Amino acid sequence: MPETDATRTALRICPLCEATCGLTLTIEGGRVTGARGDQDDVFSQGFLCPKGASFGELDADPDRLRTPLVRAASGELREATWEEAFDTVAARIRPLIEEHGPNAVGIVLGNPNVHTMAGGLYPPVLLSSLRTRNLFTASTLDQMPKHVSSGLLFGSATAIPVPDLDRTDHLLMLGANPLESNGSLCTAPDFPGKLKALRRRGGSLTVVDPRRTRTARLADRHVSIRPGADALLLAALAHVLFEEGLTNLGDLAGRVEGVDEVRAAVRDFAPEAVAAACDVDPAEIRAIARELAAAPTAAVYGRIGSCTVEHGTLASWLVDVLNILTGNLDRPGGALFPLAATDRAPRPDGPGKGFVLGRWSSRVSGHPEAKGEFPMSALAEEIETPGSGRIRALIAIAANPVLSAPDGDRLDRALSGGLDFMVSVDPYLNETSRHADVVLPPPPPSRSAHFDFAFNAFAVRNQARYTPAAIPLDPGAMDECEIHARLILAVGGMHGTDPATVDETVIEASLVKAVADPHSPVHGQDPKQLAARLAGATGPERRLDMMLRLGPYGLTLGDLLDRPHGVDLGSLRPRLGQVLRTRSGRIELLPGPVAADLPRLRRALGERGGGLVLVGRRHLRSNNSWLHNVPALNGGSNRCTLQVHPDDAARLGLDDGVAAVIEAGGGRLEVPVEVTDSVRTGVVSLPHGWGHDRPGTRMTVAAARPGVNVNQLLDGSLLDPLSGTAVLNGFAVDVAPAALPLSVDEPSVR
Ligand SMILES: Nc1nc2c(c(=O)[nH]1)N[C@H]1C(S)=C(S)[C@@H](COP(=O)(O)OP(=O)(O)OC[C@H]3O[C@@H](n4cnc5c(=O)[nH]c(N)nc54)[C@H](O)[C@@H]3O)O[C@H]1N2
Ligand SMILES: Nc1nc2c(c(=O)[nH]1)N[C@H]1C(S)=C(S)[C@@H](COP(=O)(O)OP(=O)(O)OC[C@H]3O[C@@H](n4cnc5c(=O)[nH]c(N)nc54)[C@H](O)[C@@H]3O)O[C@H]1N2
Ligand code: SF4
Ligand SMILES: [Mo]
Repeated sequence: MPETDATRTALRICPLCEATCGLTLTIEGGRVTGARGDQDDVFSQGFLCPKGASFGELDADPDRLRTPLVRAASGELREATWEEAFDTVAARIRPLIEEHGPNAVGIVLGNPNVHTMAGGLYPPVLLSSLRTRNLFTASTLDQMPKHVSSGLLFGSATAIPVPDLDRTDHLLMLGANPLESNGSLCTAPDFPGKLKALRRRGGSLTVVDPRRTRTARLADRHVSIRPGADALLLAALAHVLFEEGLTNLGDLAGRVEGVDEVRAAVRDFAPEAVAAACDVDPAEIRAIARELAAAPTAAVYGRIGSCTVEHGTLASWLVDVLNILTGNLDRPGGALFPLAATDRAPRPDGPGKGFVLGRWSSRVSGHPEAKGEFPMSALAEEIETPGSGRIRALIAIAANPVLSAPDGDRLDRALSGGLDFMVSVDPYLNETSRHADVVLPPPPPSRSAHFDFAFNAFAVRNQARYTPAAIPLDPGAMDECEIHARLILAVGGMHGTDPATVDETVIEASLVKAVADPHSPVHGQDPKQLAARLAGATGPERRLDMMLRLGPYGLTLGDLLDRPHGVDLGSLRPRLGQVLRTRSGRIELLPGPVAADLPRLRRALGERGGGLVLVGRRHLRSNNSWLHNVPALNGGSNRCTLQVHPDDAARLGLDDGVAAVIEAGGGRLEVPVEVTDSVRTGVVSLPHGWGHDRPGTRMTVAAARPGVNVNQLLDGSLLDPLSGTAVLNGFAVDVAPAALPLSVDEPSVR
């Protein structure tokens, strides 16, 4: 389409999943009227999925909040000015901190923080200024087990190796469905295409999943495991490698300690011993181990279905144990550590401080902290339970825990009755933000600049891209970076100060530290002069420019502005020495906390529950709890149904399209049944993010087809103990026909 004054195009990195595709937006009259894949994007090369294609519709959603909301004396949320909103935050939160201390403020950070520049740049500043220990994030509903295992193995919780998708000969994938999710902790635009390319070049794919997913259908081998048993399967694979002399550490030999201890630790987990609990044939387990060892290069990769389970940390640890035992860690074609443009410049190899769990514990249940966080499952009790240290005020940023965390009904009650004050930074009035006293809405994504601070660090190719805001802010709107900066000032007792102060303070502190660091590229220089040289029209741009300049590639903001389709920084390269920060300076293959959790796994050998267990699922057109309001992304095959295998359906008397009652520790739901052999027997599947039937929200489209909240089946007590991550997959449920029939398209009742 020719560009006219009225029609133009602009680039925008897609914020809707971890693949971070480059989009070309068509803009007409201040509105995004089209979105296609940017063919020239150095990373995504034109890839686009249905969510990215709906960018315009999402961006212009009429339900999106356009002004702040402040709760009036009547109890009603009313539109307010930004000044009123921040005045209210400062006036309400400061006295609570002054009287009860910083732990009286809880902070909840939700998933979209990893998809915005604001979420990358400001929450760390908020945390270090407030110093509350009550931090809860989506990580304990997701990848915390991986952080813990990386922390223990490598000494750094953020050093997560990613499979080298473009070069590997063999991929063993557990609990991931990238054909729907587009990949996670493995940022790869066109993940489906990369899996097909792997097979075209003669490589092989094994998928371990209790459902025959679209990804599993692509695989050479699909292992339909019993949910929750991956740690057992992985331990058996390690057992076979030792038993059959198939370990080969390659270049890692001499950099790993504890190999013999791991050999002893997995001795009890022979394929024959785990077979019943996994429901996988011992001969198949041996075959998988042999294929892994025989492949010229291979990568083991586990995601949601291996993390949000009872033995999530052990499974995450074993994924890398297998990568290490086969010599595939840190080599091309195996699993490598990316090096993002805003990472710290590499420093010499050597020991570090190590990673410690449980430096402090939560007040009510004594949950150990992991990476400075408490389990999201413990948020409600920390609000409800009286006593000193109780959470009295909550700051929720891009988070909808009423739907995304266990027992939303309890959290709902805690948020409505148990808090003195709550502020949400959120574009929607939803199940969680409806409880806030102040809602601060960020502008639509077309109005925000983007640089991917989070996912470049997990990308299968090193690259850097920056997209400035595609459309200027509308009158009365506030950039999300400024919202965060003003929030930090209001909470920190500096309400009214110029928000630019936040960025300038961070820049000054970072540069003072950098010039004192002998390994920094600016060692010994004058921080003031360095600050004066930074480019950028805004504070966040100046911070990005600084991080790039201090980073490993010596890039600048100007370089990224000059190359709007991105800068390719090459394939992943071995860099283990730069990553290792354990006390020993080596990989610590059997860390103490892991060894201490192994008896629990050994006990699981004997557990052969015959009942039904539940797993989740994602749909290509979903995104956790907040895309159901976009008409193009709701409906069709994206439905909130309980998938049941035909044999189980027959046994339980369930018919396709009629309602079933499903019950577990946290509650009871009524949901339409979908009979399908894509789930294995003994397993039912219900997606998360639904349950949009609470009053007081403003999500019209979502509320019209609310679905049910799967997390209401949980009471929050089931956790992976090392990471505090909720068990969202593989928990026991009872299912029976409902008394009254319910058709699939009718709103479900609870
Ligand atoms: N049963 C079950 N539960 C699960 C999962 C599962 O697999 N099964 N998955 C878990 C996982 S992996 C995750 S990550 C969590 C996610 O759970 P949450 O972290 O709660 O994230 P979302 O549900 O995506 O909700 C995001 C919120 O951010 C808001 N938002 C959207 N864009 C922006 C923005 O640009 N700025 C701001 N400030 N806000 C924005 C949305 O309106 C919404 O309120 O759910 C977890 N819950
Ligand atoms: N379309 C879409 N894309 C998304 C999201 C979304 O909601 N929708 N959410 C984003 C987020 S926040 C994340 S974290 C990622 C997650 O990305 P993925 O990890 O790829 O997530 P899922 O698609 O839920 O795939 C998890 C798979 O694990 C299987 N599973 C369940 N229990 C077990 C088990 O015990 N063992 C094994 N081996 N498998 C099991 C499930 O059947 C499911 O197929 O996706 C991101 N991308
Ligand atoms: S794959 Fe992810 S990043 Fe790419 S267009 Fe789809 S939602 Fe956006
Ligand atoms: Mo997630």
